[in-house]
Amino acid sequence: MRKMRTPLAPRRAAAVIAAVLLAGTVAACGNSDTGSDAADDGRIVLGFSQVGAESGWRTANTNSIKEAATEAGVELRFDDAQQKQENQIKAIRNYIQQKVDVIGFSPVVESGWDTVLKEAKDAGIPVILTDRAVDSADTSLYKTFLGSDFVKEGRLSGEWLVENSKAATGDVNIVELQGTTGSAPANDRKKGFAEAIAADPKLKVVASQSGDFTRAGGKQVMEQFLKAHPKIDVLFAHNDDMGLGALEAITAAGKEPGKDITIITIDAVKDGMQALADGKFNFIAECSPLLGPQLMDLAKKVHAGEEVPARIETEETTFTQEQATEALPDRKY
Ligand code: GYE
Repeated sequence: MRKMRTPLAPRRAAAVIAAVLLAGTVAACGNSDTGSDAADDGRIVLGFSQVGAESGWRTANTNSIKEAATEAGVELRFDDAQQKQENQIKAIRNYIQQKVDVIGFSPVVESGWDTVLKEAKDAGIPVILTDRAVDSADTSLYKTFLGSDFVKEGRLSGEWLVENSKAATGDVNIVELQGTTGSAPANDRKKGFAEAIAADPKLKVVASQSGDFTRAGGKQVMEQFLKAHPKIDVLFAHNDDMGLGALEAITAAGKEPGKDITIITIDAVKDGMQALADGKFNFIAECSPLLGPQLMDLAKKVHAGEEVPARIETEETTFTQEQATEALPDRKY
C-alpha cells in the first residue's frame, strides 16, 4: 500500500463558472411600505442578522455588507449572532418590531426558521437569504436566496482528488473537517465531496467531524485525527480556517502539510491562498464572500416591489498552487 506523496500538478484548468441563475421561478415581491416607520429620511432600512465572526470568510462578508450599505445609501442595522440560532431569532424579532424595510439574514443552520420567517411575512417585511439556505418547505417565506452552490464546491474538491490520486496504488485515507453541524455549507460540501470521490473506491473517508469552521476547532479535531489514525493521506477541510488550524497539528505531529498530507479546503481567503501558494495546501475551491453589493441591490428591488430571481448563484472558481501564486497579489479578501 503506497502512501500518496506530493500531489500531482494540476491536470486541468480550474473550472470558472460565473452564473446568475434564474431558477425558473421568479418571486413576486410585495411592497413593504405599509406600516414601516423605520425610514424617516427616505433611506431603506435593512436589518441584517449575521452568523458570527468565526472565519476569515465571515469577516470579509461582514465588511462587504457594511461597505456596500454605505455605498448604496442603505441604513444598515447589523447584528452578530455569535453562531447561535437563538440570537438570530431574537435579532429578526427585533427587526420586525422596529419595522425595518427589509430583513437580510445568513442562517447559521438550515432548520427551524419557519415560525420567525412567518412572523416577518405577516408583518409585511420581505426577507432575503444570503450565503446560507434554510430548509423551509414554504419558499414564500423569503424573496430570494443569494449565495454559492456548496454542493458544487464539495464536488469540485472531490473531483480534483480523484484526478490527482490516479497514481496512488493502495487505499487513500481521507479525514474530513466539517463545518458547523447542521449548516448548509457543511451538509452540502460533505455531500458533493462524497459523491465525487465515489468514482474511485480506493478513496476512503476514515474520519469526519465538525471543527465548527474555526481555526481552533480545526486544530483540535486534527490533533485527534492524527492520534487515532496513523496513516492519513488527505485532509478535506470545509473551509480555509479549519485547514489553517490543522496545519499546526500536522506540523506538531512531525508531518509536512501539502506533502505527507494532501490538503484540500474551501473559501480561498488570503491566508488560505498564501498557504496554497506556499505549498502547504494543495487545492482550494473558492467561495466568494463579497455579497454586499448584490444584497443592497436586491434590498432596493424587493422594497420597491420589483420581481427578483428566486435564486442567485455566486461566481465560483478553483485554485491550484500555481494559480494561487498568480492570483494572490490581486486578492481582495
Ligand atoms: O465557507 C466559512 C464560514 O457560509 C459560506 O461560513 C459560508 C461559510 C464559509 O464560516 O468559512
